[in-house]
Amino acid sequence: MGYLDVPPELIAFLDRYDAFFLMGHIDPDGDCIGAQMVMASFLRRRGKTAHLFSPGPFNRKEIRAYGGYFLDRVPAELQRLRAGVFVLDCATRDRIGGLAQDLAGRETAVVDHHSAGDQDFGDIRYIEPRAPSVTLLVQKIMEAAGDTPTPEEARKLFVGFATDTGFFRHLETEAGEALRMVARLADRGITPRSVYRETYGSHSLESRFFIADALRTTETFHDGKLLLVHELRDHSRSFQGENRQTDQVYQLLLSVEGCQALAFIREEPDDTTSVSLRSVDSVDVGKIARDFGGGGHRNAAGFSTRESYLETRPRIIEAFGSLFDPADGNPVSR
Ligand SMILES: [Mn+2]
Repeated sequence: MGYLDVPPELIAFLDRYDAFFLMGHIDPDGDCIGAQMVMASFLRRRGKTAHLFSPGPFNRKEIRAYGGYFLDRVPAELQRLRAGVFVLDCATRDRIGGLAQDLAGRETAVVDHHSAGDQDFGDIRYIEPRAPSVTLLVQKIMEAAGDTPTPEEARKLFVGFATDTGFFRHLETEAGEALRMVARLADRGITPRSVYRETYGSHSLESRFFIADALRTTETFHDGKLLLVHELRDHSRSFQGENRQTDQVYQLLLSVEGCQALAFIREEPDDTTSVSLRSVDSVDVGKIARDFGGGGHRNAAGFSTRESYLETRPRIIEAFGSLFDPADGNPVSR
């Protein structure tokens, strides 16, 4: 089995241009930024020019240092360049913000590990939803071109993989191939220990208190199958641009015995209410998010609404009620 091979037209695309624009998605993470920076480094080693673009913001700790390498639009002086475009970690046009307007007339290769189904775009597509991170697909491209990542490239590829797999925890299908690929990064001198410290170390104490605050609001519904946490505007903590550590809140609560799903409701500063949904196994929170006008996957989804916290809350609890089968406590199969 293994992941989809790199399409030959993608390798040909690499040779067709002297310059490339590398684009990624809104609110980038270590996987997206790592993939873009490694692709740029790889292309430059092949004698190409590479320009990095991102809609930002660069809030997440693991990417904050790199914001200065990226522009949020293609400036006039680069517009006339004959350049091929790579869009990485993103399969829909609306996820690259204003950069979508800079694609016009350019040959575009989309490399991603999520499928947008009929919204997929790009002239060349290398889309492999079984790959746990887009950095592994960049590694596949480099290896298919007969190349080996430099130690610095290997480190960024490892960080991207670690970001998207919760440091190996979420590896599912094709874990064997992922681990064999990561082993080749380790052979370049990259230690899991140093990547772990880079990705998960040096948080502010305030960000730990945020986790405590969130946990303290936890309520249980539907016999403990649904956990609900909330953050009200006047309870919000600020911590100098550092991202709220919601992933750690999810991880702690989803590991509670009997918990099948959780909803995190937050009053946003702009008077909207955002709802993040997470679940384990077959409970499909993507469906609930879509019913509320949002989107996402089976186990991770969300939406935002103009309704207040107090208006939204009972509707969510009710929506989960119809998702869980009251007869045997298992999620209704759809
Ligand atoms: Mn990713």
